Amino acid sequence: MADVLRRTLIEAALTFGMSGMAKAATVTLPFENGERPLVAYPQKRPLIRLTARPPQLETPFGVYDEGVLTPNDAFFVRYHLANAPPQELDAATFTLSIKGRVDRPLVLSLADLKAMPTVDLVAVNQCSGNGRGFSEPRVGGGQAANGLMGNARWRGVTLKAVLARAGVQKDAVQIRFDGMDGPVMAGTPDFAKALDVDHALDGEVMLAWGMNGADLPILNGFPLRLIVPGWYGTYWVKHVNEITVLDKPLDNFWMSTAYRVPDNACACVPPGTSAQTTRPIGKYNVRSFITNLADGVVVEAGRNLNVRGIAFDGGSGIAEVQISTDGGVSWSNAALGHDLGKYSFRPWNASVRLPKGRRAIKVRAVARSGEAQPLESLWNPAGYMRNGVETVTVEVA
Ligand SMILES: Nc1nc2c(c(=O)[nH]1)N[C@H]1C(S)=C(S)[C@@H](COP(=O)(O)O)O[C@H]1N2
Ligand SMILES: [Mo]
Repeated sequence: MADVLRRTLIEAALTFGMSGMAKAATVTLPFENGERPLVAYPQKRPLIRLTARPPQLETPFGVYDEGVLTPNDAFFVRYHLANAPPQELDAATFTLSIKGRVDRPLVLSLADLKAMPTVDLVAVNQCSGNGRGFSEPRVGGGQAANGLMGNARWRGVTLKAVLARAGVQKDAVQIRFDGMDGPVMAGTPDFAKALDVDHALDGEVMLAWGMNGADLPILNGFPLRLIVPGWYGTYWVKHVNEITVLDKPLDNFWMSTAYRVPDNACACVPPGTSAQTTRPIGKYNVRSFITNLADGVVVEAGRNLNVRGIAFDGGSGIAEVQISTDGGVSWSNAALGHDLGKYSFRPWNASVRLPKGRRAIKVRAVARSGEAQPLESLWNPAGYMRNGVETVTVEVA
């Protein structure tokens, strides 16, 4: 096992080190400067590469039509620091340390964690900047289409159970999570995130080693990552090996400067302006997508057209999915599919009959919380939390 992994890592190192050796296939995302190479990394099928150092890979959208769980080899990859992923990842010698405001500082091996009661949870991991490339006016940051999300069955232990062993002290305010990837250059802030103590101890936040019945892929956080159901991917710290209980809020670049949204109900500002006050990004807003029809596809007139896709929100669950074929004037309900839990993608399907011509199909989800998608995406300077109604245009011939 260890040897196999080490070999995989050597291959990984080689691949990460060689960029553009083979002439790569490309895809063009539907916005300006959208051409990207399709590149296969270790344990991954060819994915849409945004950057090579660190590897940042987007899932080709058609993958979401393969099933409600996103295959590990197609799951998106997001890193911040140039030397990620860490080069020495050995499950046998890996340790997680728990320190700070605790009664009993701990150093746990993977075997120690696996000996605890195991939990499984299906949950969506979505990057704050999913769909940022569609922002109008354009904004800085990774120019992604809608492939920075994935749904998996995570296996691990609750953070609550692990922290109970350490004994969280009364004055604890936040819990800080640090992964094994660190900055290359002095002055680059180490990637670490924090959750409020009550959130971290809610019994849902997990430390996971398993993903869809296999070990985590290296690029998705092997051997251990944080799972924060319903919250943006930035909190899902990969290769997590250090947990620190803090008696004051974490004040670092990743909490105090980056990953913040306008502090109002819509997390939005008029396009082109900036926010007076901001707050750390939190839960997902509600979204839905058509997965079986690509923009511009030709479909046959005079017969029922099956339309299907996925919807999700920050954890209230999906109440309704609706389809419109008249530009959003009237809406009809889609049928909801199998429910894998309130943090999962919820599959849906519908049947429409369309007259000949160029026809737009829109999809809108309503969460059990009552939240619905806005017809048009709202805007903020970082291009976070995009969730406007999506439209697919088909040619009915
Ligand atoms: N160690 C580490 N964990 C990290 C990051 C990182 O740069 N380093 N990026 C975060 C961000 S912003 C996202 S969106 C998710 C992406 O998870 P994935 O790469 O498994 O898809 O990882 C999070 N965890
Ligand atoms: Mo992210």
